[in-house]
Amino acid sequence: SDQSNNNAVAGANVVEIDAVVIGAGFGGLRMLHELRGRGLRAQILEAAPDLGGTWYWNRYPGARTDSESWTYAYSFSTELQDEWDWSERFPTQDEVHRYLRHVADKFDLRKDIVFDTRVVSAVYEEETGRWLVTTEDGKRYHCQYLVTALGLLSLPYKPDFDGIDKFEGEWYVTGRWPRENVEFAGKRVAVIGTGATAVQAIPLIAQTAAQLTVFQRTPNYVLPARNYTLTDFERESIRASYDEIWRKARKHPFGYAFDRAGVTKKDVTPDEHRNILERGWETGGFRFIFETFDDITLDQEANEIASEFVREKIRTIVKDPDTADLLCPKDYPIVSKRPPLGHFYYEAFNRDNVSLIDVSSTPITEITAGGVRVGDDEYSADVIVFATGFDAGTGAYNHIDIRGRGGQTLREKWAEGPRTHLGISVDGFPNMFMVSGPQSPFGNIPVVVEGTVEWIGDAIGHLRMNELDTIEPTAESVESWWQLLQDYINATLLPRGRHSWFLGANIPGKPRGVLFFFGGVGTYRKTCQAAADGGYDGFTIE
Ligand code: N01
Repeated sequence: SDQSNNNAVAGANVVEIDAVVIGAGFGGLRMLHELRGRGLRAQILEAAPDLGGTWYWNRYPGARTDSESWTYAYSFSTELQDEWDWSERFPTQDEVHRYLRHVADKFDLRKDIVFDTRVVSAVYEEETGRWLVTTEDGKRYHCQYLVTALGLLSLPYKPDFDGIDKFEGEWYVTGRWPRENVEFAGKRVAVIGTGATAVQAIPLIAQTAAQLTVFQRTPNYVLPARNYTLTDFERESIRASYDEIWRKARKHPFGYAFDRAGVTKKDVTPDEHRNILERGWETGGFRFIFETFDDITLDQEANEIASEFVREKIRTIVKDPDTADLLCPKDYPIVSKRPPLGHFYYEAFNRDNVSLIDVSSTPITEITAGGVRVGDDEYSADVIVFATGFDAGTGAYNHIDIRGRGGQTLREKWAEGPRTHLGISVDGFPNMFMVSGPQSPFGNIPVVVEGTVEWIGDAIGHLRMNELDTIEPTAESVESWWQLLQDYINATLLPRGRHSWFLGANIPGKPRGVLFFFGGVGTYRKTCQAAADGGYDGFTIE
């Protein structure tokens, strides 16, 4: 009956268009450009008042990429690449946001983006073979292709602590940070969480706050970012090497332009092993993982040596032995939880105005009028910062009422966890394509999304050239993709992480299971290409 209701309203004030893209972040912007280039009439619907996605919302203190700037960009336009200057190894939120705004201006994307427009439902109509997309303010779009570029870490998660309504101070969620300046000077600040977001924010908040109390449930292995300003000379050599950079990034397991280490634990003596890790630590960033030993994510012993190396660094940097001990992860291997990059993170705990509270055994009991209570102890705060993560992968999808064939909802379909083919499409949801959707690779996102966008563009091109209407994966291919995901992750140490968001384990009640493809960006690209080359093997095309 929902379907007929929607049909009844269709007709009046409905925008007829070839494609609707939901979301104006890295994925959506690139998708709009791709569709236009193929002659389609497409529009982006974006909930925010501006473009940028992640880089619009996450403007908390210290927000910047953990990917090197020269790979955190699009590769489709040489001109764009040649004219853009990155200022640092790890650019700030503001700089990435400026980059995306520049891209939008350069390719004249804004005219097809509708801002302040939240999609509430997308319903597939079997009779017309079109999607009816409805927004919160009642706008309706009728389209042949629906592209969801909702982001993989876009729906913030804030634990449902008792008492938040009684709190008399200010509170903020990092993933919904206000555009206005938030002042910490002279205030007592509580930060809840110690993931990648908190790790970036803590050292900066510590600089101005009168007092900073950090509530940690699970310590992380924080790697030094070793950010630096790029010189003109470095920028020139980056420009000259873009072909090589993209070649490397597209085949790297996580989409980074890194070299393979070429050694594993068994190839070196303990002294050599230590020196290689020291070099990696000095180089900083994820190079510590990927350019030191090729078996850190695979071999228990190699992993434990790297894990213990980081613990030693923590004990060396942090003066107070009890604080150092609390900051050391002990019961899970490095990389099985996504390691944050720190900008003097551990050093922040040497400041007199910073204290660390362990909430692993006694959880946060409630928020009070004056602060945070843990068991019998109350910690005063004027400001609370929730750096408590995201409902990753499926969260943003569950917020839209997406209905496929027979009125089946995506929420029902995914009740036990997401089911897709290639992380791009779902059986029963014809002509719906996901960019950075659940079960697509986790890694350096711009590299991942460009591959996906081009694949979707080719698939739509194939349909149009052959005068076909719909593409939809078979139930069997969706089942085998799920199995493949299990096989890949189970071949690594990744399933051992604690409360890992990529396993759905950070959200109470969320189905547990791997949410992303960990078979490597290179493998993923090859698999997608093979499906296309085989005439869209694994799909039904009509
Ligand atoms: O979120 P998180 P995030 N009581 O889920 C804690 C990407 N990212 O926003 O670990 C107390 O990692 C929770 O504790 P625990 C990146 O991929 C990228 O920091 O679940 N604490 C954890 O410490 C990253 O991995 C960049 O035990 C509670 C924290 O909140 C991903 O986004 C920057 C709690 C949440 O950490 C997510 O990072 C930032 C509770 N009830 C993010 N509930 C860059 O690339 C949760 N926590 C730069």
